[in-house]
Amino acid sequence: MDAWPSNAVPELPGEGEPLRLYDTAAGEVRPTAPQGTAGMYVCGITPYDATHLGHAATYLAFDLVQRVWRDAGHEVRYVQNVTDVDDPLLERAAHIGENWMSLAEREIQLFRDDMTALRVLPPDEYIGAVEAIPEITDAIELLLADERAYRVDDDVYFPVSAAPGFGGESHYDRDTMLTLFAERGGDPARTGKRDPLDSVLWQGRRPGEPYWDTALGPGRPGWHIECSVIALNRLGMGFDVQGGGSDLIFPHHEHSAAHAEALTGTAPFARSYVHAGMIGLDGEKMSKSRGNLVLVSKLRAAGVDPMAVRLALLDGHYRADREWTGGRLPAAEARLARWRAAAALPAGPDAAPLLAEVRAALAADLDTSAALDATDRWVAGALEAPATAEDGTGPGLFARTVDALLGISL
Ligand code: 5CA
Ligand code: ZN
Repeated sequence: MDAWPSNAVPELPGEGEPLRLYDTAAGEVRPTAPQGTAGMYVCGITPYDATHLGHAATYLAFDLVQRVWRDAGHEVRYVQNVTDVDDPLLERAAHIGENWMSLAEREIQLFRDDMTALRVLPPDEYIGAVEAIPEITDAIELLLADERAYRVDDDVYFPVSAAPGFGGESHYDRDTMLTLFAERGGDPARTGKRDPLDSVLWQGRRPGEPYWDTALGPGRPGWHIECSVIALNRLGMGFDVQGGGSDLIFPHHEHSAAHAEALTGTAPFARSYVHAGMIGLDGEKMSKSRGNLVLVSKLRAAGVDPMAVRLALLDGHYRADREWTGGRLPAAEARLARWRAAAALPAGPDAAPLLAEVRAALAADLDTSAALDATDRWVAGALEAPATAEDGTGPGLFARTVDALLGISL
């Protein structure tokens, strides 16, 4: 399916630093070290509700990954999925009495519009689960043929015993895995499974639910194999970054990696597993089920500048669980106004040292707070002493720096 339009990224003098990111599997910050073209897969939305600030924060983090890689001279190949058929979408559609496909279409378009407004760089390939069904069923047939999948009634399951590396992404102990599996769409109590942690690859047709007639029988794909196959077929094994929010560490990313490793007999699926923290409101993770959403589209409709939303979300580390509070937006609006005033100056201090500081901050596991602090310092200097500045190119380079590296258009 179509993604959304891209903004041109301004050219900057010189070259950025190699990006280091915290890899969940390694448990430490490591160089990403792409060989040539950098490959990234980020888990996309399940389009049953509108983009909230939690989604936005997560996609912003990976937008920065792309910007830093590009600045360091890499081509980037970025793939994102849309889980356009799954239980939460079907449940929501039934609840509001709407056709599941029209609900999905509407929310995907809203997401595109929100991403465009926030100047999030689009993926090169934007792939829906429904359009990927033929490649997903091919993969499941391979797993069945190799006895790395088994049937329970009309369903097909993945045995975690088929993946020697299972557990190596999250490092959670078995009790934690069982708890999270039950909380996040798994079915540990299903009778007929070999292990409670085995995950569904193909779900046989259920009354009243959509299904596709395939060689596996009528049904629809499981969630983890969707991302596994979409990524594998476009990026190959060993791509650079598998990304998403920290709620995907287990079971989703563990199982996606296990499926791909069982399919290919090689490892790793991704060289780094990178996770954004959860945005919360009133002490709880922002989510549809908790009803504590701040929607990007609502803020836009209220006339809030999307660049202020972007700045507000960049003000804090992407990995930290963060609370959205009422004061964040006015603070970001004030900061944006100062930055715009500085960008409009006819002259200002040399911005080359600022560019170096922003590059260094972002390369160090996307330290946006340090990047914003450095920018604030340059802006304060420019606003305090514009008359004495010797370099007329300062404001121009400053504006290009925050545009190219932070995605803020002044
Ligand atoms: N379709 C699946 C991934 S394949 C899915 O998780 N969809 S989602 O719509 O629920 O979430 C989309 C992305 O936003 C995921 O990366 C998820 O981890 C992230 N996300 C969801 N809620 C939050 C939140 N409160 N804070 C930060 N990120 C969030
Ligand atoms: Zn996914």
